[in-house]
Amino acid sequence: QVPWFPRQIKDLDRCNMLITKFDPDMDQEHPVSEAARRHLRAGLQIQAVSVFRETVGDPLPTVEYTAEEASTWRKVYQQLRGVYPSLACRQFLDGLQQLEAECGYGEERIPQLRDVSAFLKERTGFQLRPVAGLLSARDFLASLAFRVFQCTQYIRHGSAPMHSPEPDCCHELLGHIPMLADKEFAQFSQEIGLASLGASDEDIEKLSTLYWFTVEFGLCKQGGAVKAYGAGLLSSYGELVYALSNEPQYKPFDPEETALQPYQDQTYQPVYFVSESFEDAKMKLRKYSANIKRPFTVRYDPFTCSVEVL
Ligand code: H2B
Ligand code: FE
Repeated sequence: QVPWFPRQIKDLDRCNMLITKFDPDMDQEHPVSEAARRHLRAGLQIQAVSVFRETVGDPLPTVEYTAEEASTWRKVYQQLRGVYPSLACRQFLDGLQQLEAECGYGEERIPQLRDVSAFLKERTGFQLRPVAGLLSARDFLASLAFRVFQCTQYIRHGSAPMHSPEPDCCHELLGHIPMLADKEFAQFSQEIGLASLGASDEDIEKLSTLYWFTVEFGLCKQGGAVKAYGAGLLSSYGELVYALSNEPQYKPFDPEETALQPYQDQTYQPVYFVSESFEDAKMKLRKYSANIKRPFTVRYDPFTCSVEVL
C-alpha cells in the first residue's frame, strides 16, 4: 500500500497537514504577538484557498509588519550578520549578498515573500508557498520535490528575539533562503523531496532526520575550516556560535548513520555532521535514496513541473 503523494505542483494544495506542537492561544511559555496571530490566521485562510495562485498570475500576499515586528527583525539581523562572514559557508554568503543587493534584504525591513519567491525562481527555480506553521514531515518534504519551499510569514515574539520554538520568517528568510539560491543546494533539497514521495512512514522518519542534520543543522568543510550551512544554525546566534566552537561532537556525514541519530528540537544538538562538500553530500544522499524500497521510481519533469511514476 503506497501512501498518496502529489504528482503535479497543484496537488501540493493537499499537502498542508499542520503539526501543532504549540498552540499560540494556549501556550503561555511561547508568547505570540497579536500581529503574529493575525499572520497565522491569514496563513490558514491562504491554505483554505488554492495556494498556487501565482501560477495563474496572482502574487503572494504581502504583509504589513508592525514597528515592534520590524524592530525584532533588526535585532536578529544585526546580531547574525556580524558573525556570518567567519562562520557561514561561501554559498550562504554569496546568496545573502545577492539578496541584499537585489531583493531588499537588510536590517531596515522584513523582506516580502513575494519578492523573495520571484528572486529564487530566477536563480534556482525554487518558489515559496506561504504556510501557517509546522507541517508534517511528509507534506513538507513532498513540496521540495517540486522546488516549492513552504515558508512561514509571521515573526517570533519581540520578548524573545533570539529564540523561536517554531519556524518563523527570521528562520526562513535568514536561514533557508540564501542557501536555496545556490544551484547545487537546491538540487540537494529537491532530491530529498523526490526520495520522500510515496515512502513508508519509517523511511519518512529517516529522511526527516537526514534533512534535520543537513539542511537544518549541517556543517561542511571549506578551505580547511568547518562552516555552517544549516538553516537552524544560520538563524540562531547561540547555536551557530556553539556549533562552531570546540565543544560539540562532530561526525562525518554518512546517511546510513545520520538517518538513525536522535535529534533535539528543544536545545542544541548533541552532535553535528560534517560534509566534505555539497557535491559529496548529494552523491551520498543519492546512493542512500536509491536503496529506499519503493515499488516504483519517480522522475521529475521540469517542463511540466510534474513527477512521472515509472
Ligand atoms: N514545516 C514548516 N512549515 N517548516 C519547516 O521548516 C519544516 C516543517 N520542517 N515541517 C520539516 C517539518 C522538517 O523538520 C523535517 C522534514 O521533518
Ligand atoms: Fe527550517
